[in-house]
Amino acid sequence: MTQRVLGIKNFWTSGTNIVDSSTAVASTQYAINGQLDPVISVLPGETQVWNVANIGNGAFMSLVVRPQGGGEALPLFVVAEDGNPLTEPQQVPRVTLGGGRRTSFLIQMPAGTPAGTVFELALLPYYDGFNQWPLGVVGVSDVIGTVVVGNTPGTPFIIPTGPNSLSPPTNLFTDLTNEPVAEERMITFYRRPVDGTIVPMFTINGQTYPNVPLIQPRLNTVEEWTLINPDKDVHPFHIHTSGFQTMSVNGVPLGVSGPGAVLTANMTGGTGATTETFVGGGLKDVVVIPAAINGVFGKVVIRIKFGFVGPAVYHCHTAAHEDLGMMGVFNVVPEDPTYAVGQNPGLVSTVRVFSGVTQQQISRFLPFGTGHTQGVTVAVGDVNGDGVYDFICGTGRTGNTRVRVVDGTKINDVNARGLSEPPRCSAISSRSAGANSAGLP
Ligand SMILES: [Cu+2]
Repeated sequence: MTQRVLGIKNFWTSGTNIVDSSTAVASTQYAINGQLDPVISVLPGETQVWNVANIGNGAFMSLVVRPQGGGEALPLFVVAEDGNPLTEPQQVPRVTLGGGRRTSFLIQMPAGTPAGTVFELALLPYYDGFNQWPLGVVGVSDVIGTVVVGNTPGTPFIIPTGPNSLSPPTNLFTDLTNEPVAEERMITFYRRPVDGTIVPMFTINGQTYPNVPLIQPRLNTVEEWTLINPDKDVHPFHIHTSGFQTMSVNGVPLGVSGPGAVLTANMTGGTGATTETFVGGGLKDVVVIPAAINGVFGKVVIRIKFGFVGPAVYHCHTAAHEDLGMMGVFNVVPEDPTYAVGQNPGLVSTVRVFSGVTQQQISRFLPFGTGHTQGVTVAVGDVNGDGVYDFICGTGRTGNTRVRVVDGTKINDVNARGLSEPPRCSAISSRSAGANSAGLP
């Protein structure tokens, strides 16, 4: 089966020059893989996979393949979004790409289509609340590619339907609907001031990057984030490292299979109001939050299972919004983000470890043995990158100063072997990456 990769980029021109978007007299053009209006060949009856990506800086692209000169657009069958396969193909009337979005879909040319028939790859009008895409005029679309039907009949292909018809290993999706939710968060994306004459700041929960409050999910837990949009602009929410499941859009649940896995939402109100089709049954990393319409805030609910420890960002994928502050950091901490306290000089140098989940003491050990009474300081950090915090223990400032790193997975072995024995030493380090307490000598 023929696969194509189509990177679509918008740019502004004035005369023969490419200009930035602040230029007053500018028209928008679209290139596919760097070409203006390329020809794409399809055979009668052939099915192809098109992997399309919006690689522009802020354009919204609402793609259709329609007969030149008029007629009904071809159905498109989405099989993956943002690089994540769906469990079954979902038929949609168009594929909408906010900034950074990638969609893979099947396009099937009807058998018997006469050779030389021409279809257009076109962008339908999309109003994002600020810009009218593709050409700045309400209700006007733009042709960005030409699809020409060839002579030889293509190999017939029946597009699979029904639950899990895209079989493993390509189908990796696990439905999070019935998983326990460890944390619910509300995250609001809005401009400040809303209608000022100065350049606005684009905020998340009232702050701009890097001052957006830090989110610290725990490894392997599921969080539910409600993304709120009180703005008149839509915002393509994007998160790094972890894909998410879209649970609902503007209060309408999005299923994972069958007709319930496709929904269409109003994205903006007023002149040039826009709709967008959402598809379930797969993870994604970009979802457009609808604008507030008639005072009702746009709302998308997502669930994320965090699989990687460490910091990453989430942001609006409209570059101008992101550049003006609409980005935040989340830092995935271990499943049990332990913390520890040391010991002042005088008594046996003891480290006590507490669970960050239950707040109960889960271990105590003597990093320098029973004879050591010069005190111990302790820092916590994932030194060996296994997703479990380790304990960096330092002696006091006097005498024979030492640092001992205790592997966070071995603290119970330390206890089993008796408190009088020094714990196993996994590494010697004078600092900890991502340490969440201080105090090393
Ligand atoms: Cu935005």
